[in-house]
Amino acid sequence: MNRIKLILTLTLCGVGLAEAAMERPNVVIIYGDDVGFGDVGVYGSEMIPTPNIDRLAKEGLRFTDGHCSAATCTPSRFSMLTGIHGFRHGVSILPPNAPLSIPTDILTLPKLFKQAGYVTGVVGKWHLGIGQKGVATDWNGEVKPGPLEIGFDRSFLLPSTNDRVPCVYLNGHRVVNLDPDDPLYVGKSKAEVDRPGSTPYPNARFQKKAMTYYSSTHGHNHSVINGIGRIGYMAGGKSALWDDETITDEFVKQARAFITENRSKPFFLYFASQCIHVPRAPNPRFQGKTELGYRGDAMVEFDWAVGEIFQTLEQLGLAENTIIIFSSDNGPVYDDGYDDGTTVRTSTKEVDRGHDGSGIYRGGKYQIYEGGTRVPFIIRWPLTVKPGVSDAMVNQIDFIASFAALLGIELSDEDARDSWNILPALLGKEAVGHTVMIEEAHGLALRQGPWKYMEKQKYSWGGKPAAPKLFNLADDPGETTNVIARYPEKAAEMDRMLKKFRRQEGVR
Ligand code: NG6
Ligand code: CA
Repeated sequence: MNRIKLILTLTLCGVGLAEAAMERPNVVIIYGDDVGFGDVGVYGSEMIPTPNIDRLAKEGLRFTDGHCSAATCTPSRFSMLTGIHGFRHGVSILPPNAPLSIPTDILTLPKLFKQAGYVTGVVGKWHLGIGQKGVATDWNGEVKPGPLEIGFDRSFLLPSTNDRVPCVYLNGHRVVNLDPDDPLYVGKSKAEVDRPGSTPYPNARFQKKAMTYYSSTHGHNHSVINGIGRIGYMAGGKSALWDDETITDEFVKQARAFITENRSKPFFLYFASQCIHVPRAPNPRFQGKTELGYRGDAMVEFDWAVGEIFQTLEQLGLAENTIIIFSSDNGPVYDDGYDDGTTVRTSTKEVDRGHDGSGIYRGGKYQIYEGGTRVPFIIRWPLTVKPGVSDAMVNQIDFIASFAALLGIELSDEDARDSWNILPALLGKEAVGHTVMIEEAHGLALRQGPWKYMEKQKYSWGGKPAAPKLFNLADDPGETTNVIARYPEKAAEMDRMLKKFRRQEGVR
């Protein structure tokens, strides 16, 4: 057993200094895709059973004000892995063949763990770009730079999202099961990718009948792969195509292998499920498990995956000293471009057959309302964290500074500039996390005490810009009443603060 003792020095609120000699905990982040606050049983979902996630919550600390940094995937993931707000790097939802969005020379969460002697791995959806800027990525050769260049020792990925090409797995630098006689090309148009000798795929715009799984209502009308329209064009790589209904099984298999191989070392695993992002294709054994169609069933599948990872840790005797974090990259969305039977979006407050994926909060994915970034946020670490519920305002962007504190690593001023050390709140030792916090959608919002100030949003429902707003979340958690006219000075003060944060290189 190659276990090094770690002196954990935790400065705890009012308690002074507590010191405990303990083995470095493993860390597993289980990250959902488009899983909303209200999609988990313990957060109030009555129509989707999630016994495994509920168990994590019952044995751990459940946050009621836990956030991803943005209301869409790429900026949230970027912030969680770098401790820097996505808007500072101009990061937004990435197209299929985008280059790596994380600079290879900055501190990242996996690099931090490596400094502390951990083995680091990522399994799942990436969507942070792969390849070098200005250079066309060769999908038939070494596909890099990617996760291995920003601190992960091992990676097994779905490179972009499941609604974007290429629909193949990437193991380290290589596409899995690629036949060299059917080279893989990814590009912006069918003409760009189609070449003699590589399998062509139907164009969803002109070959609608090719969409046999279900059709796409908008947007996802480029390549049809496995009967599903996708964003972006690809040709070739037929033998390497993933099977949509077994993606979760594959990711669970890979995660179990990573945990098992590294059982005797401290490890950090970032498990990024594609559930419950569109196109939802739950395995047949989960279909019909809810009355909510594929969206609800995909959530049941995700809960199963959580259970599998949990059980693997238990079977190996690692569950006590593993920090399991469960959260999501943005709030819920129902119909997001596919005719999968989910409710079509009609307003900012959506309910799908009686189920509200954002719980009592307003809005969801893409939106600056609380439903956009307030997500399930659970931390289980039996050795240190007492089970309970915390109302502390916490954010995934703070993982770097908080884990640095836990591991006794000093950050330089240049590192993770927007990441706060809120370790005491994350471990349930303090009731307050962030005192001011930025939320990001098509513009920014600032949270401070009961107040939430939204600056002007570039787009809102219907594509129109939205004027600044002020809400008092203590009185009005559902953001129903804009009180900016009543408290113009508070709004002006928060606007100044937000502008200052934006101008600064970081908010730490
Ligand atoms: C949108 C896609 C949506 C989803 C989203 C990214 C269309 C019409 N919609 O542009 O389906 O892919 O991008 O989702 O193309 S995220 O969770 O990765 O941010
Ligand atoms: Ca997402």
